[in-house]
Amino acid sequence: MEAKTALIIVDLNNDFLPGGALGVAGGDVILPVINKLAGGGDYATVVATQDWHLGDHVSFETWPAHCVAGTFGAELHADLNQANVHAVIRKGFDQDVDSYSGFYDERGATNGLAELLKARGIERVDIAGIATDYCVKATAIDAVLRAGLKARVLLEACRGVGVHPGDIDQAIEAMRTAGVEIVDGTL
Ligand code: VGL
Ligand code: ZN
Repeated sequence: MEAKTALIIVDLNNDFLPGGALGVAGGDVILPVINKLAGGGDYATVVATQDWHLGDHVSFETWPAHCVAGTFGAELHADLNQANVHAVIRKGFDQDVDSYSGFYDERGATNGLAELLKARGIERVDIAGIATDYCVKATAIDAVLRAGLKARVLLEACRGVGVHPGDIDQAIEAMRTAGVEIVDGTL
């Protein structure tokens, strides 16, 4: 890869995998794909985000309680190989403000991810994880529009929620419109 590229692994918390509070179908299928990406030596930096909400978080007005700080559901899945993960960025930490994006919360406060990537000279990010139509989408759009990075979303290594039919396709279109490259093929 020419540009210095990072892999961002989004929200592989137990609660987003099958059996979890907000389990996403096929979430388990992407784990080995992501491990291969993270361990393949292609990335200058690998980071992971972790949804992390204190009790009574504002997000629980929209979603069932999930990723409650300190619980098993909030932990990243044990099958995610973290050997090459430089940092885990927690998001949604502040009680009264959610953060779908790994980069900035809904009030625009940084989660520290952009600064870390900048310090390491990263110009481009590949994004994988859960959920395509929420946190992957928000992270990818922020990468381009606010963090000034080039971004690709690796669809084979992502899974979406799809609360309404068409949500995932709409999310893909919104990412494309923002300038995110969508990689839709076998990795
Ligand atoms: C997410 C809903 C609530 C996600 C996080 O990771 O996509 N979705 N919190
Ligand atoms: Zn959440």
